[in-house]
Amino acid sequence: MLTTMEQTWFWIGLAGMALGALAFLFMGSSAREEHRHHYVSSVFIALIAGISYLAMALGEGQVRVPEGRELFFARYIDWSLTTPLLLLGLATLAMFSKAREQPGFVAGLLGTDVVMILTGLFAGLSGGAHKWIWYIVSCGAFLAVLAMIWGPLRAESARQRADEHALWQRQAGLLTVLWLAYPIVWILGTEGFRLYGGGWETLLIAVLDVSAKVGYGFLLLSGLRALAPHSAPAGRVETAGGGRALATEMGEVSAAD
Ligand code: RET
Repeated sequence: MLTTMEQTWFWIGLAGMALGALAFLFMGSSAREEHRHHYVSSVFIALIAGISYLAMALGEGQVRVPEGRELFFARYIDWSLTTPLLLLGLATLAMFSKAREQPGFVAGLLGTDVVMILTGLFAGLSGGAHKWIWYIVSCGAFLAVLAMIWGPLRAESARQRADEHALWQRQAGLLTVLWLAYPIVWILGTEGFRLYGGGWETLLIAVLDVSAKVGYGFLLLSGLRALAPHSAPAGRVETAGGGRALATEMGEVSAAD
């Protein structure tokens, strides 16, 4: 059975995600083509989390584990889909100029992230020593994700235009701070040391989830809107000297005659 506080925060979480999805849809109607995938992702990130919150508000998406506590497994289904989408967005934000040149790296980043969530789910499902083994493995994967972000991905982003890199750094910083809170809230709460109960845990995770999806998404999309266009429109354009040039889809302009 859900407590009133848990149920209230599940409904608040659902409302936050629904409003976020609607706002992103609305903003997407006036998005530049080169940014459209960020809008599509942001809508689905909020939508998937909204589904998980609706299920939990209805008393579904939970299971009693051998330790005797309830585990909201719906969260892990949400996170296993939405955290890779968030990272995919951060990766493409670092690669404006070379979007298709690092697929192996991006696959590795997303794969490591899925390992983090999956092993986190096993930590939540198990008890005793097993729980801590899974928790440590999950934290190891999390550290690897952070190392990939602040190592190779940051280096890639630094090769972009200064305003693009500045936006990447702001988003990567925000993502890191918000994501670091998850394993801390987890270990102090009902799955770990039980410093607070299910109600407070639900509140904390709802605030984190809405911030990491809707707040983060809103800052990303408004940051993208403020950027100068990266690519010139495809087709023939006039050059300053009056000669014709060919603007390719990638934005490079080459002399046509
Ligand atoms: C768990 C517990 C095991 C150890 C670690 C965890 C990390 C979870 C993270 C979740 C991020 C979720 C987001 C959701 C919505 O936007 C599974 C809590 C390391 C980082 C960003």
